[in-house]
Amino acid sequence: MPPHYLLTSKIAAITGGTTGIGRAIALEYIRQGANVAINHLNLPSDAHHKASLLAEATDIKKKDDKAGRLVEVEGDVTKPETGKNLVERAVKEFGRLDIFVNNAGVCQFAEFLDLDHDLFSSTVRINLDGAFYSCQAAARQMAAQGDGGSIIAVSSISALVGGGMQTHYTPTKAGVLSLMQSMAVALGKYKIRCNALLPGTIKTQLNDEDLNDDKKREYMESRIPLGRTGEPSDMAGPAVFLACQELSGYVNGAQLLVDGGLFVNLQ
Ligand code: RM4
Repeated sequence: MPPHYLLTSKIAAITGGTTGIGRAIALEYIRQGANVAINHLNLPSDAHHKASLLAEATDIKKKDDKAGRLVEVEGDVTKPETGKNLVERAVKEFGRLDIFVNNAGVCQFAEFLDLDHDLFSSTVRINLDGAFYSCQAAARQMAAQGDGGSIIAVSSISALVGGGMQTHYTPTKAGVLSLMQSMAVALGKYKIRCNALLPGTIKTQLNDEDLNDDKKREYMESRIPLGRTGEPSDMAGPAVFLACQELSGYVNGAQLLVDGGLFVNLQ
């Protein structure tokens, strides 16, 4: 997307920002002029993703001085202090917080009858507990600043429909959507807008194994009216829209499906 500098001078923080949807949003935000602090778990397997993200962000900034900068901070979102540390890093580096994107999440596909306690518990702690703690830390900062802000949570089409191999996952995404709805009510008096993005089948690490199954991928593609599964970059524009006060200043408590038409196609 060509930069229109829709987020110039804004400061954003994003959880799970080194891969997938979080990465795509972080890079688009800096293209649009925002300065961005991203959180990541600093997994050894993730080191090259972090390095390539920082390199790509530096290249964007080198080619366009109106672009923003990106900094990173590690942390496990299941720990309440991680969200607070991410917000503090953004404020220390860039001076304030205007936009917060709760993106960190996991989905390990599993048969319901075989699903063990650890997988269920870790999915809830990362996807739902992590969202609560991180968004609460962001809201506290925005409320203290006194001039509003935008909080965006990456929920899922799975907040609205079931998934046979996702019985541990879909409730967390429904919970994230509900969290945005209640935060929208609680934080309106601070002029903080809270909205949910609901990705459909976007090709990320969460489902690369699932979509490597040709039959599953062809089935999903056949059900999507636009005829293709999504790319993480398909989430960037909607995330810019919800972040940009001039474009979505009266959008609060909303859910924005980004699914190529999958949800409405019951054929
Ligand atoms: C989404 C949806 C997609 C799946 C991802 C991991 O909620 O179910 O089909 O690929 O989760």
